[in-house]
Amino acid sequence: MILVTAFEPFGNSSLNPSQLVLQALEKNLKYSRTHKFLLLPVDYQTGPEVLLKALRSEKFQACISFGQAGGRSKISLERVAINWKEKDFNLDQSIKPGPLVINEPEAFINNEDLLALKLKLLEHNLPAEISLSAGAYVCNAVYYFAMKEKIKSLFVHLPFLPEQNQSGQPSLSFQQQRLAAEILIENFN
Ligand code: PCA
Repeated sequence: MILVTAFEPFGNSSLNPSQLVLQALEKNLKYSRTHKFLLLPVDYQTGPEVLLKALRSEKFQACISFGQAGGRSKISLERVAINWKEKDFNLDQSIKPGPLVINEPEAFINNEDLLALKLKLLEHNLPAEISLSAGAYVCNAVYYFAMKEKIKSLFVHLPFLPEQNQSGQPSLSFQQQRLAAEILIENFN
């Protein structure tokens, strides 16, 4: 079984492409026996908690997580998760920059064959890149805790959707984002 996660909307956006993609995948019956789908809150505390609860509730072969990275034009396969939080989009002034967990590794580097996945996306004319920073917000935090759990994992950042109307920012259609997610969840196992 593969665990697939996405995030709720956050910041000033009322939708998150990762959530819409997750809902579409979940409706596709071809994944019902092989994949489990889970939506995570955008919160440093509860985001990782909800993920870890799921990861510890049964044995998953792999975990693949999706989130939004507004401003990016390509689907980003994230190589690195850092032990750091840096207030970002978050209106909660109580969150101060600092480590996610003390006395734990400063970063995890994902050793999976991300290049093969990138090439698969490019074969389908989908814009894709390997990214060396997942940022320092909740996506990175969730990725850090997944890798700390020593489960085969991957974090994928998706661009804005055109309908998010973020003027001057790059976007990628829902059809392309969904196709990319299908290719990734079928090939990361
Ligand atoms: N993107 C944010 C958090 C949730 C999401 O979809 C991030 O990049 O950390």
